[in-house]
Amino acid sequence: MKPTAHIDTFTRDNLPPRTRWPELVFDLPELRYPPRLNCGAELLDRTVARGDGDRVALRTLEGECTYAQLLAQANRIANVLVREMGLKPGNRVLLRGPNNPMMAASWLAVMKAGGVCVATMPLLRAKELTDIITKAEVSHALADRRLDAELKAALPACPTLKEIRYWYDDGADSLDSLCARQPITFDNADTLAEDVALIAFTSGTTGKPKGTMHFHRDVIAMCDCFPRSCLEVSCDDIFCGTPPLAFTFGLGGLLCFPMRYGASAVLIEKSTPETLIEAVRKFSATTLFTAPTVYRAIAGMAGRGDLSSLKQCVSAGEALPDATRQLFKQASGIEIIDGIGSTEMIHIFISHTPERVRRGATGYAIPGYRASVLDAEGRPCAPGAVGRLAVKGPTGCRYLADERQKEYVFDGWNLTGDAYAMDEDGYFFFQARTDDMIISAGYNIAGPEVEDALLAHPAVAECGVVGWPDEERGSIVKAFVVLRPGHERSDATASALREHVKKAIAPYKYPRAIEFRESLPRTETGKLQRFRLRKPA
Ligand code: 3UK
Repeated sequence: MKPTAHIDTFTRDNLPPRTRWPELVFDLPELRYPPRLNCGAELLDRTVARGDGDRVALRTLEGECTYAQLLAQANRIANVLVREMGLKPGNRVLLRGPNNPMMAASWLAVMKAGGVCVATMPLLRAKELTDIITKAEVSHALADRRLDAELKAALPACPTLKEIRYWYDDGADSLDSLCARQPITFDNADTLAEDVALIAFTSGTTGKPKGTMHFHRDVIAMCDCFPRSCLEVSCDDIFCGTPPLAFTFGLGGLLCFPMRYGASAVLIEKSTPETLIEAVRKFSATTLFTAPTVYRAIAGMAGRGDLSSLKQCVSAGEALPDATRQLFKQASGIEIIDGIGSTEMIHIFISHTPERVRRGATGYAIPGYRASVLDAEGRPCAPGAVGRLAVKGPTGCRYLADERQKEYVFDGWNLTGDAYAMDEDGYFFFQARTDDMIISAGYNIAGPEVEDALLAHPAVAECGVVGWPDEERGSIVKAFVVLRPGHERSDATASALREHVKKAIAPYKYPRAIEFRESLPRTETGKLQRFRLRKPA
């Protein structure tokens, strides 16, 4: 067999040694892939070849494009990469843009050309871009002109990055102008299923960013696992949502999943709860992907009929509080599908169908994945006992040159860093990030459980709970609370909240300290940054 299609072997050379990889399992027939696979060709060329070229692939407020048009555009961009920018298979290509058709077409073009995609969150600053470009030795970039400032500011510190083109730009050397002169056909790189397709940097709420490497096969496997077993997808479905395409939650939910099933995706550049509701209504979206806080916000804002086109809604990124599940169900009639995924695993591995929801649980290991809860010695915990979540399946963690591989992969399992308990039926109950467990006067308290209790109180819009240093108890439980309009920041409100928590859960977990805030610190992917609420050392 021909070896790797990569001429530039940087990613291969920087994979962790095989002995440090997690065990990979392919025990479903649909997960047996041929040795050569190009995920761009699989998602795009094949869809057109089987006769879906005239179906709509992408929808935006400005217009829509069919699969055939998207294929033509991706091919033009791939030609620009190879012929004008000198891309060699295996080179890393930085992508930088909001969720829009050029971002999507560029991602597909990089896959087809055998490049390795390094997509970056729109809000990243020059310093963060520099770290990523340096770590991944990025040589090429395609970016939205409107996001050029931070990229340009990063350039002096990034000697490897030599070729940059901008889209949505009218210059003679812009990606748009170069594309116009290229043919609409392209000879796809003949990649191995195990050639690296993308390096996703973890959104991480703390620490130095880690690059996770995923193969062409992993991209297809994510499409053949979660959506197949937890959603009902037909080619008439219209996917919509907020996560950036640079976040693997968004890459799957808003690009790869709809494409795998010949469905369409609505891409919105600026996603606020308002624009999301507007998009769902305007495009009659059927399938929604977003974070728990956004479900909470739209449940409170949506007018009658606004959400009536929706059939299925997926929440991921952080734990879905039961109060939010109930609020959204009242507003839309829909039982949210919760799912835990990670950048290391590329997408969701524990989830559930709407019919098999269990209150307070994230779900069960979806077909294709196995999950377990391990104790400190690495043995499976008894049902109900809290331990470390461990998973394995067709995808798994392979950090780009990073010592932390040893921490994420243990004995063939991927350890996500989450404390979980499993019940007798194999449902998994989230407790906290292992580093978010609060130890107060000898008790272990999971911050998110206290947050859930607070969120069920009508005065609470949002909250975050952390441990706060205390001489007597080591730590106390402290809650940061954003109030709903019409509620007063007062001692009376604080004590009402404390009493409410004492009644809802074991009284020793109540927040001894409560601080009111206008807003809470979140990442671009919607995760609460608890470390920014903790007392600075
Ligand atoms: C937390 C959850 C409880 C958990 C992601 C879906 O979030 C994603 O990837 P990240 O690398 O973060 C992973 C960590 O986030 N988490 C995510 N979902 C849930 N905790 N319930 C959930 N439903 O701590 C996990 O270890 O940013 C999610 C698909 C792709 C992704 N990359």
